Amino acid sequence: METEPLKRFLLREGATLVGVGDVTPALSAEISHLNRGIAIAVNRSLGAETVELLSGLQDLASGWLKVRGFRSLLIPPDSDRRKAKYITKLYKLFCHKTAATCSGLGWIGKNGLLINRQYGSKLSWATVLTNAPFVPDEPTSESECGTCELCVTHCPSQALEGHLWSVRDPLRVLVQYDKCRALKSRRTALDERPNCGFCITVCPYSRKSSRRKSIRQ
Ligand code: B12
Ligand code: SF4
Ligand code: SF4
Repeated sequence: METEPLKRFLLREGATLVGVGDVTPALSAEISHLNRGIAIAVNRSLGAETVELLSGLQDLASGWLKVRGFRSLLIPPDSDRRKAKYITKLYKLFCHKTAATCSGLGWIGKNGLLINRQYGSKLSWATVLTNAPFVPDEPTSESECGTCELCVTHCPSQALEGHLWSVRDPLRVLVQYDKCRALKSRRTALDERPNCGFCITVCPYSRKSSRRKSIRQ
């Protein structure tokens, strides 16, 4: 089954990137029948409006699949924010960066984030898992960070280990999340903006995308 019609539809509705990957190696037994991951990205940071946009795109994808007789499971974009709700359990089932590498939309950088060649890590993601028999896109298997260490040296909490990601060891620890989290909670306590995000802004791929945006404006 071709992916182009669904991709064109979602891009028309406001997605920046759409990919479809074979996510079989990342699925637990209870969802192993939903082995295609539709990775949807928008070129904006993850605020309330972005969550609304991504959720809307997921609903559109789900409706598109339903009328063709296929199932879908929507992994929410904002899963960390709605604590203690059923929805928070879903992100533990599947993470967006996996769908993105399986769809060839980028690699996992030394900052632990998905890096897309065109947009860097300035994208926010959502995933739709489905049993539709799509022909998957070519997956990404290796990091393209090379010898760059900018995010590692600029992280204020020294949370980044500096390892190169590879699909041969896809869950190797790249980020000490307790350090990253601790910085966020210190900032909240001091009434500053809780999000740090230096590892995004310092990345040459993300900077390239900001430059392009400001030239267009
Ligand atoms: C919990 C969470 C956090 C927690 C802890 C993160 C963690 N991993 O434990 C905290 C609060 C620290 C956090 C911080 C941030 N987060 Co956060 N977070 C999440 C959330 C809700 C779940 C992540 C999770 O627990 N995944 C489980 C672990 C096991 O997987 P993972 O580390 O996410 O990804 C691994 C796999 O994908 C694997 N992988 C990749 N390809 C493949 C292929 C195969 C076959 C397999 C098996 C595996 C595999 O490699 C990845 C790296 O190890 C996701 C949303 C989501 N549902 O994915 C957002 C998300 C990861 N966060 C995001 C962002 C933007 C941030 C911050 C920049 C926020 C900020 N401004 O401070 C920081 C960045 C810190 C950093 N350098 O990573 C974005 C990332 C966007 C991007 N371009 O990658 C996401 C995807 C939210 C979104 N909807 O867009 N986050
Ligand atoms: S968000 Fe800030 S503290 Fe967390 S890994 Fe990135 S640069 Fe480090
Ligand atoms: S700053 Fe450099 S090392 Fe870090 S994610 Fe970007 S390209 Fe990779």
